[in-house]
Amino acid sequence: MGNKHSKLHHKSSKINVRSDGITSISDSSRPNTGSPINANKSHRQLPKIKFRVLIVGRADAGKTSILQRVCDTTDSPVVFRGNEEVQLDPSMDRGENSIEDELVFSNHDNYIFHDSCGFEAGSNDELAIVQEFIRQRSGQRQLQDRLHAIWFCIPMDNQRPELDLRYFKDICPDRNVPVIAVFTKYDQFLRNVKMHLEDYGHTDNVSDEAERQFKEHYLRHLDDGVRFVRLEKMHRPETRCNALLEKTAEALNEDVGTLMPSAAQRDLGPSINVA
Ligand SMILES: Nc1nc2c(ncn2[C@@H]2O[C@H](COP(=O)(O)OP(=O)(O)OP(=O)(O)O)[C@@H](O)[C@H]2O)c(=O)[nH]1
Ligand SMILES: [Mg+2]
Repeated sequence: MGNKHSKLHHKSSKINVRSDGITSISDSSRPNTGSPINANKSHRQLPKIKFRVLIVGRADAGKTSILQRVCDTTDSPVVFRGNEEVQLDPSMDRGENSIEDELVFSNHDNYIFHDSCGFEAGSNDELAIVQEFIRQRSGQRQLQDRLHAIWFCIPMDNQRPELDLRYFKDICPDRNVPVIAVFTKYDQFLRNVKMHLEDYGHTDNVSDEAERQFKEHYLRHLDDGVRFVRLEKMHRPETRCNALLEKTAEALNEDVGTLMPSAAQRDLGPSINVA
């Protein structure tokens, strides 16, 4: 685990970004703008488009918690099917959810989320549904209807990362939407490593061992250059996940040619500005 820290000053609070990509905020009472990165503000005012993200991951991977942290809320999202609001709690009624449903948090409606709803590696049918959704959404003529990013969650509280990562490469075969690998529950992983070391009478090198295991069991399943973040304590309302937003912003920069052909300005975080 690296020890280097960089500090981004954001309004009155400090965002501490560790070199390993894990982020913490020193002032948790600040209002969350959801935007750690502000692009060039001197551009003329442009129409804003909601930022559309698909979050993929098996049941219990921590998907809803991430969306809530991004939007700084503990509420459940409002679910829209077409233009109709539907009354169901996505965390309770997974069977009734569709990947097509649009999830919006009322306090922070600059994001539209789609939830893969318990995408399990091993099910080719589920993969096909997600692929088809991505294909269809990435081919939309209007930028606002298109999918802008995919957050692919790999929970770290279990022993089967290779299963969870099995479809990572296949999720977006056309490579036209940026995919970020999101390793979730990193805190639980650290606890497990610590317990394992203690069982063998070692207590001093938890971070070294965690880093070694992370590389060996998780990272090695990803190709070089894949963008990834590790997120911890996302179930806690005071936690932020700016590292994820920053990685997403980087990916959009590079993919701007295919993703946003007419974009003159991007202000990652909640929304995209288009000409
Ligand atoms: N230790 C730890 N627990 C977490 C973290 N994120 C989420 N959890 C817990 O993991 C469980 C599942 O979290 P959710 O956010 O509901 O996961 P989900 O992927 O939306 O689950 P489904 O909707 O069932 O597919 C909850 O008990 C959370 O409190 C984390 O970063 N660390
Ligand atoms: Mg959920």
